[in-house]
Amino acid sequence: MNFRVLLPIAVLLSIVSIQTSAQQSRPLTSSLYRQRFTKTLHRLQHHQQPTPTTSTHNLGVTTSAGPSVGRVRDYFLTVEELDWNYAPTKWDHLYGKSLNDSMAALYTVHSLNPPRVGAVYRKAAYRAYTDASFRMRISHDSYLGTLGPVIRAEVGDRVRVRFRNMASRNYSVYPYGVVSRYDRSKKAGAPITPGEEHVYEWDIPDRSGPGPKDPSSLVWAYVSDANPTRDLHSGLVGPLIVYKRGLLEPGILYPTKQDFDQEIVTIMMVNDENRSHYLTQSLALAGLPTSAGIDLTDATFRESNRMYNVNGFVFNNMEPLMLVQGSRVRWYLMTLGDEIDIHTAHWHGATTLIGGHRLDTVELLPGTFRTADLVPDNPGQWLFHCHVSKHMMAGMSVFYQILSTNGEEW
Ligand SMILES: [Cu+2]
Repeated sequence: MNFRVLLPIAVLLSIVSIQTSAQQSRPLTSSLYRQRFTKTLHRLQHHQQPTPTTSTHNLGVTTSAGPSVGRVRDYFLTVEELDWNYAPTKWDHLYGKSLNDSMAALYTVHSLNPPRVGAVYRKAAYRAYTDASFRMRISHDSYLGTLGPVIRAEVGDRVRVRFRNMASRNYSVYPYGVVSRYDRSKKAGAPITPGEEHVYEWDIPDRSGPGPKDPSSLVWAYVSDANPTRDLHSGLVGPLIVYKRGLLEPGILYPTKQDFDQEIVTIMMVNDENRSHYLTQSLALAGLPTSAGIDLTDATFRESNRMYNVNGFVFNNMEPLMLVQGSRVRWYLMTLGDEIDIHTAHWHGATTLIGGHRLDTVELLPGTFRTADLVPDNPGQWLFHCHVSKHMMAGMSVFYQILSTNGEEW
């Protein structure tokens, strides 16, 4: 056979093979999905029994998502804009120096030339109120700082968050780890416009609660999903703690302390104020209007706007966290962010148990949440800081204080 015959056959074959592969790789339509997964669906629908519920508080309500519903826990959340000071004591307690005389100067000392915002930035934060009138704000634990209020629920519960956007931009509340109930009016995390309210409902099935090797509670996060990265750097993140069944009293939003005496929540993060919605407002606050020709791309200027913080505090400007010698402390650790948000949370003066392992340094990657248990035994004032050298030098550090129970001086 010569080429004149072979060539047209080869071309014909290649067209057939292109058509076949195009057919194979065409996007799956819903009918194709249905064909492919009919067997699996059939097995799930007809052969696998639903997981029996063991809730002691089961109200008998079953949702389309599967989990049985225990209590409905109501929260009234807002987003509010505030001028946040990362270093309110105006002192570098880490190095025991004035802010001007330490590494802190770049990040916390205001200056017109070169342009430096200093320690105060316009931010947004979640806050909680007592009811749907949104008139009485629930006191925000000062150590939580920019972190949102703690939302607590037990496995089997439903969390109902009535959200009022008191800020000037679109925001939302979107949870990790739990099941957002389908809402015909808004997809989960969809933006809520300023002044508008929305009610979110989240179910807490077994798979949102502690696993076999977890302690009796664990932490997730809620964030704003309107513009995820910029909302986060603007300050919007809060803790969502899920307990095993039976730890939360009816009507009380605090645990009954069966296996711990105190809870602490910290988030280590590099808040990049360059990526906040409010950079322009922060500059204006600092008397640095963008019309003044500030070079927003200058590397040192940009670094000065990165705040290496714990709960919104730098250089040990958080009031010391108070722990009692011999008590059982549950410490929830969070981080979110970017490649720079690789943190190693480290306690001086104590060790922790995490998943049965003894550690005094815990690795945190963006979007990871860990629960550590510790029994402080060594009275005194200790550092809790990120062990990444750069982060520690730039102020990602707080004090905690272990109070002696036998009157010893320390
Ligand atoms: Cu770090």
